[in-house]
Amino acid sequence: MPCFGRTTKSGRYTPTRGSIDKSPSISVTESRRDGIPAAPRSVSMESVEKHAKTPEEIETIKRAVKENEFLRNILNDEQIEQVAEAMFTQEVEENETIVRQGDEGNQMYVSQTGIYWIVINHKKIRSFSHPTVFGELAILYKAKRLATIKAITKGKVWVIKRDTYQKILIQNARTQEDELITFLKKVPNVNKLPEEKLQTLIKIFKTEFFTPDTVIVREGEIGDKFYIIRVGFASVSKQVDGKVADLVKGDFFGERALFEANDKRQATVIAQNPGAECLTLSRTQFLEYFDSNVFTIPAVENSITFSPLPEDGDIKNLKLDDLTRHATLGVGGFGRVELVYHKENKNLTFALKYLKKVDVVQQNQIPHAYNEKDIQIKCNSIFIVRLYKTFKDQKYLYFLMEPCLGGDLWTLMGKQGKARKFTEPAARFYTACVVEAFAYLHDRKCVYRDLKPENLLIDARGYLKLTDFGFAKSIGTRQTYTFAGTPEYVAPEIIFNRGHDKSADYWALGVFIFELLSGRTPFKSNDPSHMKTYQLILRGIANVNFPKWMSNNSIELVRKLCKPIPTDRLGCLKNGANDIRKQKWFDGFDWEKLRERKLKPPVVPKLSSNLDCRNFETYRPDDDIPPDDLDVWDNNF
Ligand code: ISQ
Repeated sequence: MPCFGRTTKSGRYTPTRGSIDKSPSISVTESRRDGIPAAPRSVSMESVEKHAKTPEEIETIKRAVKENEFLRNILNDEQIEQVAEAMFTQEVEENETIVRQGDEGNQMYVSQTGIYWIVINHKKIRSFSHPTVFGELAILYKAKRLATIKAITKGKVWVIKRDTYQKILIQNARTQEDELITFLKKVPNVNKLPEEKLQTLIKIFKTEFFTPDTVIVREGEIGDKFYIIRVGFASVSKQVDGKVADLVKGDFFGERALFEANDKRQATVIAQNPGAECLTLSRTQFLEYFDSNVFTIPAVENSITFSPLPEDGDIKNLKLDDLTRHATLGVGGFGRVELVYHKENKNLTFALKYLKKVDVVQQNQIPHAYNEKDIQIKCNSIFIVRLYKTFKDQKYLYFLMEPCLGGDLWTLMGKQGKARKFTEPAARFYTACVVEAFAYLHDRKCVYRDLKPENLLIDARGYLKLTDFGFAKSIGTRQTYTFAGTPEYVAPEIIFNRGHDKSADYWALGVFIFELLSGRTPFKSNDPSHMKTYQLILRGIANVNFPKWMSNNSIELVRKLCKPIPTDRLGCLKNGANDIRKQKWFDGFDWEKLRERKLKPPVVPKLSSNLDCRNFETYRPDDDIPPDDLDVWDNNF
């Protein structure tokens, strides 16, 4: 039955604007944005191999990395040192092409000796001989090289593979997390908190350095902060007893400040030579994430779970052969989405998405296909496209979904005139639908990771629903590390490779609100490598000019969502999504009515029947039949 088309550059289903016959009713000036189909990976804790170098060679690499605008923003000195140690050498011959424009790269280079050409579209752009980093985008994810680098003379380059780079960063982050958890497990009462709470706690510590002889806390004074020594030394003394203890790495003091307000310090703590680097947490910060009774009330694990799988009789027994294709709703990376109906009941319609198995395998997307199925099928929220059932055969994976015939939000933006922006009430309504979808997912410990108007569908009533769960992930209490998302929407911690969680979704929500109200995203650049976009993201929302028509309340909300430190973001504190619902921008907005679907949506799509596809572009039939994939990887699909 399927009738398939070309495979686009994207590795997943995202409607793209490739081989489509444009419907005259839809004017589109912008292109839909692809997500980055990074390969999911498990991190081995084996240590990273170091390659011998002279001190001068290490210095050359470090200098080149620090001169690179992108890398110097994402790596600290320790990480640069580790990257330098892990690089291995490669001799290059005169005229040798080291990276070729258009190829997919998985290595970054630093030139040590030799002269090189940068060639773009067969044109020599410039040469360099000074030790220089090139191919750095490849350390984030598999991306097409945007230039060719060719050796003019014999030379030597240093190389690091993406896997090695990511292993260094992930291992660093994990080691730090584990160290902090070990510290916390020594603190009375704190050590009784469940793992989930400890994981939150370690994310909210700040680092403070105290020079030798600084009084960190003074006996008798009211204290508000808890301290753990990370590096260095401190001494403890009491007025009556004199010095009573020396504190070293892992020791802690002032923990009572977390348990009780206005706690009087029992002793004086003074930093000793060469100083003390402490992890600190104030009671005020602590109470933003935890209730004051967290230590006294027995921990109740978040008991919200997914509902049982759909058991609707009609659907349970439904087979692929029962379905008849009506029209294509979207075309993407591995396949397409078709509107289908039951051959015996034309009123029973579905959106059926097909993924080509060979492409899923070739692009290392098997875990993503499973995530998509396993998460979306469990979701039962009116703000998430319902996935009823999946099928497979020798060529395709199939996802049988509820149809949303109002088109997607990206297309609707295109219908708002040249500015592509919504009024405040419309933007508020659409944002509220996303807040509800996120709250549902986050309560169930899932992150979505690819918010953008392209992934939001409008149902027949005009309400929004989240779709495309290819990047969604169930993350439990720990963070996840794979690069995931669409460049303009990714949070800084994803670029840093420091691990991310639901806070990355709330960053994206800030970007989304900005886009709905202004017609463009805040960190957009036209650089095809997205490097410039990443740099703008790292520079932060503080450097973004908001359009003059955006209200103060909407700007305030975007700023609170796009905070550089993930745990500071609205939505990530103890009240979760409620903090967003209570923002001034939502004053007077009736959330209850939204959930009951009693609120009037900004636009009710025109539809004459449940087979009306006017809100979708027209797609050419596709006759490219992929080969069979008889492997067993989809046994559990
Ligand atoms: C319409 N309805 C449900 C899901 C869809 C996914 C992609 C494109 C259109 C859709």
